[in-house]
Amino acid sequence: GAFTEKQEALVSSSFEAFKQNIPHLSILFYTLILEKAPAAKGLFSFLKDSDGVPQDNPKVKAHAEKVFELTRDSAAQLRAKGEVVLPDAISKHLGSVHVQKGVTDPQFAVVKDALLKTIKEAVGDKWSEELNTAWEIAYEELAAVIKKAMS
Ligand code: HEM
Ligand code: ISQ
Repeated sequence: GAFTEKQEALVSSSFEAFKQNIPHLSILFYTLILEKAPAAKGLFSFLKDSDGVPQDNPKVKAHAEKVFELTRDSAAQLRAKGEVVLPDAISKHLGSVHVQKGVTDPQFAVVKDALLKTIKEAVGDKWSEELNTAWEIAYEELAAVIKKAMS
């Protein structure tokens, strides 16, 4: 896939904007996921026993950050070698975690929409279609690797 230097730069710089405000943006991310996929609440060990999304749980923030970080890394890989490759152990681990939780294909689209909206909030008036498309491609390529490991 042709992923340009510009696209990678857009993803990297907006990931930095995300990191500036993890407490707010990670809660937004979960909230958007749960709005569209309420059943997902019972899947997250750190959410299932609380009302809404716990605001001050470090696990909640760390897990959300990981998803954005993996997507940012995928953008870098797409630029460098045209494909996303996860180390074998990581891909097997992510495949088995998501199978075990019973994650479905439509839920991948829900997480994508939530991720794109969260990035939009993170960058404010620096948002553009080009930025959005770059995140979308990186996420889709990463999701494809995880889905393959799930199958
Ligand atoms: C766990 C990433 C899609 C639900 C995880 C973990 C990562 C991750 C890094 C932590 C694994 C560990 O514990 O070591 C991703 C990425 C995705 C994706 C990069 C898409 C590209 C999804 C989707 C769902 C989902 C679509 C559906 C709602 C979960 C759940 C867990 C999990 C329930 C277990 C959380 C817990 O520890 O209780 N994911 N995920 N993931 N993911 Fe995803
Ligand atoms: C893991 N997988 C998918 C989405 C997530 C959102 C928040 C925290 C962890 C996640």
